[in-house]
Amino acid sequence: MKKKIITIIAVIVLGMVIFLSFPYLLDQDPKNKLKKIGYTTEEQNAISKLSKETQNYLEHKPYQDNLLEFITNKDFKEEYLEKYLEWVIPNMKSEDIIYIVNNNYIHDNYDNNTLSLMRQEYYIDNNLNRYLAYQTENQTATGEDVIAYINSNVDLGFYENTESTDLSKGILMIANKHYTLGEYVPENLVSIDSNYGKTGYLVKEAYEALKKMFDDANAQGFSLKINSPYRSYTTQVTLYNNYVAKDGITIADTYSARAGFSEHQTGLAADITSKNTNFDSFDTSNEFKWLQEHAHEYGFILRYPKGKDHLTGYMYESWHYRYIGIEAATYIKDHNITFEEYYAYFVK
Ligand code: DAL
Ligand code: ZN
Repeated sequence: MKKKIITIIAVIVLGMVIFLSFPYLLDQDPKNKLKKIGYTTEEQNAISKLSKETQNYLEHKPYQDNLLEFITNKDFKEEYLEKYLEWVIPNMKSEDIIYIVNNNYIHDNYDNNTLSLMRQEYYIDNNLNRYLAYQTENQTATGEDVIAYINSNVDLGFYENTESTDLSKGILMIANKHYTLGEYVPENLVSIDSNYGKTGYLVKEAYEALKKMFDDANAQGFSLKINSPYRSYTTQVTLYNNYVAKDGITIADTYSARAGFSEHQTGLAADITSKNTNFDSFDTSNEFKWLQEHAHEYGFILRYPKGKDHLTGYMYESWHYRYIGIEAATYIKDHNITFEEYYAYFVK
């Protein structure tokens, strides 16, 4: 009898405990918490797929009316959710917030123009103020033009604000009217066999690639030959001064580099023509056509293409080829950009 009473009391007590703790247990249920905050079933389901940590974070925040837009965006990254939600720019679309946060393009002010620059393929965030300054001066320039121009440092002026080039970039080192080589001499120059044209020197890796290219082309009946390979600082001094004496500085600067700024001094560039053509007629030769199609397969690019002189600083030169390796050369050919643009975005 006594046992029975104790059991009944125990059952009643247990029942009371469960009954009293029911609201508490309910409250621990994340879905219930989220519901209380104001999230719809659809939103609750989306949230339940996120990590426990994120769920906990959302359970302690007021209702976020654009949350579902963020979570369902194809570029949504859960680790940035806090930034998407807390970094609020009035009237900005969630897709733009995601794009900016994912790329870390964080600034104080945004307008549609800034956003459209940021969406350009080769946009570099450090250059934003220069893009905007250039646009103010050149109202008709397209976004693409602005990016190409500034990434090529043309706003800094040719031969003004120059800086030493980064030699550690190896075969991707750049030499142009902004980046100087000083009196640099490449370490691994090798002597060119006279079968390949004018004798002289090239950096070994570039020479090996060039030989392969010439061998393949010439085996198919073409006749590529080297016209001018490596040139030292002092050779370029003489060459440039002669051109200035002949044509004056302004014209000489359109086709000849000043000493310290010539790509020939890297040992990675060569002027190439064919047996039957000189510089001026090379453009119309079959050899030129072959190079147009195949140079990138050997790691070479046409360095000063037609219509890009405002970026490269030099008039079109059908004969000047630069070795940068197959990957970079293929990219540049496929995307029709200059080495200046490639360097700013991928190398620097
Ligand atoms: N002709 C090219 C630009 C040079 O002088 O290096
Ligand atoms: Zn050249």
